[in-house]
Amino acid sequence: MNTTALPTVGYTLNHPRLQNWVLEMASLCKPERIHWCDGSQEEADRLITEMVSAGTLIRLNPEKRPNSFLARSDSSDVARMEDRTFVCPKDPKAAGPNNNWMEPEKARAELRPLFDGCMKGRTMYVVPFSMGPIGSPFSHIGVELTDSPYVAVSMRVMTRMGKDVVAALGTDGEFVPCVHSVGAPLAPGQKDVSWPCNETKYICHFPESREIWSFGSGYGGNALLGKKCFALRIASNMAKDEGWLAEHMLILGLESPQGEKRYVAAAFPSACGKTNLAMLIPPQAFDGWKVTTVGDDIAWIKPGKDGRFHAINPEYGYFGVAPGTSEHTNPNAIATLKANCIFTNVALTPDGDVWWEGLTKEPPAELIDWEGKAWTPGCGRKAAHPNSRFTAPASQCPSLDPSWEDPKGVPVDAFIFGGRRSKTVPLVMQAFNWSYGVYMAATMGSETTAAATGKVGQIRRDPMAMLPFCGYHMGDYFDHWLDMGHKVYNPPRVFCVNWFRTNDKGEFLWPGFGENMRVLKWIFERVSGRAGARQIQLGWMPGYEDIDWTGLDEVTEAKFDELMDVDAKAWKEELALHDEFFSSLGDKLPRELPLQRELLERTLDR
Ligand code: OXD
Ligand code: MN
Repeated sequence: MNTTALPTVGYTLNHPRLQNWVLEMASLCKPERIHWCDGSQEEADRLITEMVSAGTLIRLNPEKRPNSFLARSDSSDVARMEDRTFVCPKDPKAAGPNNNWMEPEKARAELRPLFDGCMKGRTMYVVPFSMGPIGSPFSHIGVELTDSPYVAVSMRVMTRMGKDVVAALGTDGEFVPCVHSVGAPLAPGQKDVSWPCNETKYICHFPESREIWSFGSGYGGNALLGKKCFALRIASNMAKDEGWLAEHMLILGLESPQGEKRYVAAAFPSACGKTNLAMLIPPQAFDGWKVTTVGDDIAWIKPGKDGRFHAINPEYGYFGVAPGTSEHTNPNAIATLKANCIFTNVALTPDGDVWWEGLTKEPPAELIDWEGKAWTPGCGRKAAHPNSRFTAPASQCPSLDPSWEDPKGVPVDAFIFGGRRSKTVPLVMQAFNWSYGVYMAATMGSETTAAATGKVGQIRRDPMAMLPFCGYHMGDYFDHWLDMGHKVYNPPRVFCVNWFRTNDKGEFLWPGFGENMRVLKWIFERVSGRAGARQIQLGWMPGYEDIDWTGLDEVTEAKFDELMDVDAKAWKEELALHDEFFSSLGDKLPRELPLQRELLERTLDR
């Protein structure tokens, strides 16, 4: 091994703590060599060429999809693994029932032997990355050590990565150390496989020392450690301690034909169309209205000097679910994917392009599926894995907001919370005030799909869409949210939406996609103090006449009434489910929340 372990050409490293840590980790993991990523195009091209030769990446047809690649993971390594994800503060009560807790010394004792020699025969890539624009007061830096070149090049798409980040650290800047290994050392002469990984998997977070250790998986949120691990689980801890919010939210801009601009941040559980909403194109009848994209998955939100919350998207790219993305559901995403992308576990067409379920109405006559097998329509298998992904640079998104890299963030006027609910929850409502808004967000739920659990229609509580991502006790998290409402003079108004309500035949009542603009416009007008609303038991709700229906006949007044119906009996049952969830949080549940619940129950009787 090259024990000097210093970066090569054009790199200024003058940060002894970083250098010593890299050396210490190298002596544990024992890689064949160390490469400090500079983040350049040449470097990415070289790593990609090596991965193409090794069979890890397939180069797509450059005429159809320039500079884009397909990766096929091991068929056992296809998703985030919640049951192997651990949060390891000293006190189990700090992790809460929402996390798998492991005592930190026990976790270290289990990790050490796994990491000892785990990179033998491989390169250790040092990946310095900034979550947020380099130098912004919102941003935080991490350094990921990984033995996966796929992770190194994906991190270059998903974060600001390379030597500028090390320069920003100066001689003593803070960074979150992130260690990642696929856990597949190579013996001398041993032939590599195209997607190395290990059956044993650990994704461990140490909130007190702000460290991340991930072993055994090369996939997505398990391996691209800037995203869920850092920007949500570790950052939620930083945010609690420092007085800000790290949230699982998209951020979008809404601009009226008169040039008035508002920003909203919206939380939805996975698979509720977050990327589609973030890149929405308004219907034709909304001529002059613009929706712009700041981020599609994560928001870091801090109180500003102007008494409002400001938000940044800490990411630099999109790691989106491919199936269901089409010219109809999300034309901006399709345009974003035209070049410079890495696709993982989608299908390959005979002419060297990609395909997934929902991309076109008719599937191609033949494909190579995500596992590399020949595929024809009607063969009974999915061509793309349901969790197949694209990794795309944000800069390619046609709806990108001009302020998306503003180091001061964008001011947030509204928070939207949504889930997938076939019954009970109306299309849209506005909370009466901040504490009630926190209650609504804290009791958010989503119906499970057959693919995830085998049981359709069960409701999983997913407060603020953060259940898998909050790096500490959910009760403390609610308390922090309640507190944060008092850290600004003018907190964002809070809304709940549900695009997924169905009629008795199980058909969706709401057309969704671009038509969601009608609800966004109502929200825009509400925060501007203009739109009408009715006060009902649950909150403020639009009447039929309060929504702009120009160009849409499909939603009649009767259908709208069905979409907005509040059934007191169903809501009483819903409240019982809230109780069940709240009781799981024990004495950490802030008192305001049961009080809000009580108030709601009494109101439902009126
Ligand atoms: C994601 C998720 O991958 O929320 O963004 O699961
Ligand atoms: Mn997400």
